[in-house]
Amino acid sequence: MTSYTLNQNNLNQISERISVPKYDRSQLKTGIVHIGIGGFHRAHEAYYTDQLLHNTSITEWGICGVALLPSDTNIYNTLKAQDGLYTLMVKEFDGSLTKRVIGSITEILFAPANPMQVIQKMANPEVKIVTLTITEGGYNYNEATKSFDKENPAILYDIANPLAPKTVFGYLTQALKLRKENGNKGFTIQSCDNIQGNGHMTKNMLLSYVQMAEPSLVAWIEAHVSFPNSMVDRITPATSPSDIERLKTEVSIDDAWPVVCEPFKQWVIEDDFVNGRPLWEAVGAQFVEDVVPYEKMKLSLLNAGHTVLGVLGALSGYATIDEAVHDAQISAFLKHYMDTEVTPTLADLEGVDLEAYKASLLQRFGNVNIKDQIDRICSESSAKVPIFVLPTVTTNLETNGSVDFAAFLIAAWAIYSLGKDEKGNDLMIKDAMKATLHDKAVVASNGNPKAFLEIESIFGQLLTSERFVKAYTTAYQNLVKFGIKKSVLNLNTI
Ligand code: CS2
Repeated sequence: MTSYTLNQNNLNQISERISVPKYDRSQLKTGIVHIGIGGFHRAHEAYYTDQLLHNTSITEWGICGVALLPSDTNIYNTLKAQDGLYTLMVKEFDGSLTKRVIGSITEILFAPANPMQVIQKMANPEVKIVTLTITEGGYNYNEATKSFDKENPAILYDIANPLAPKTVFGYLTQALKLRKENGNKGFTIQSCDNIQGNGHMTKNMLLSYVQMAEPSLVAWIEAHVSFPNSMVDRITPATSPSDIERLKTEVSIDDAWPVVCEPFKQWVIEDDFVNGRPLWEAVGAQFVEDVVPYEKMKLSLLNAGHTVLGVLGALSGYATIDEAVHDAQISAFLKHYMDTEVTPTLADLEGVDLEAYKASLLQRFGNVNIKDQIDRICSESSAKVPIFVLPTVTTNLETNGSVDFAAFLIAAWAIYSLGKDEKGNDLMIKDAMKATLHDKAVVASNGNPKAFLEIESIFGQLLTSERFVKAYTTAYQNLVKFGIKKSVLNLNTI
């Protein structure tokens, strides 16, 4: 079979092998600028938008993908060379693969090379929405002060260099300033990151920045920009060389960066768009008045569930999430955690069958075809734990609920941060706070377990809760004494 490189020119030939966009990409206007064109965006928003463009004759919602960081060079070059096209490979439960070329990203910009181009694109009146996947840690929020980190050098740099910014805050501010000066409408800023109240967080952080950088713009933003909260969901592992190979072998398509994901997808959005929006509900998104309960459910069950499987799995020597969930004791731990510590905190959630949701999570985690990497799940835990796990702990401390499983998880994370699994193999830790985590983990391992909880930007004032510290210290000592398997078993059978 002739081999084809994925790009616009070859789409006709490729369409004989897998499904490709049938809409005329050259006719699409850019209505959305998206910052952060990693796998998740391409498996989620870009997929929904592709479906919409496919099913309707709408032309105003093409996406311009922005690679924001110098470390995004590779993804930028790859997507640019492929005219924004990539293959979405959905790994079904039965082992089969559904492949489709996604065409909704019609423009790609590399911000570090030409910041003004990005600012001008966002300021273009055709653009009505700016969406973000900048990761949990990208919002410049400090857990200890519960506010915007005003001393972050990148923020200070942006204030000093407004037309060549490095952070998303610098870009948004300059683009909105231009829109105001040109007499154009504002836009909607829609976060697609896993943060409770991600719209509120975006608004608070942006306005904190604007207050420092362009105070006269604050009132205009308050009146002309909206920040809908949204809950996003689709498990999207990192693409592996074998995925690229599989596409070559099965259909002779050369795609340098396909995206792999699970079949499940969910997107719940607050209907608060100042300048129009795509009819995403026509392709399965749900628009609701208040997304907060849905977000809370997803973050505290799915994402925290991932953290449980990731940390306990890593210490046990597993490489993928499905391996961890198929370990009977780890999955029993996860069920106990979900049932006794998380479920009671979700009492105000109406109209959702929580038991069915939890069962579906175990099934999704167990999808053996996904091979979701534990390294991916554990990466940037310092940004994830405060969002996924600690709100549940806080509620349980207030209501006298159990915190034993969460405390065990944090103790296991302290041991994980030493950098070795139980068999003595190195763990691949990727975390902006890696050095601090390691330093505190070492002090903890020298007879002072509490030292790990001293990292205020992660744990806030948790150290002042006697009950939590006791549960944590007990778990830590058990882990050291009995190892991961036996101490998980002990906790499960209490
Ligand atoms: C994961 C998420 O990064 C993580 O820790 O829990 O990426 C998760 O796969 C997605 O939120 C699923 O929607």
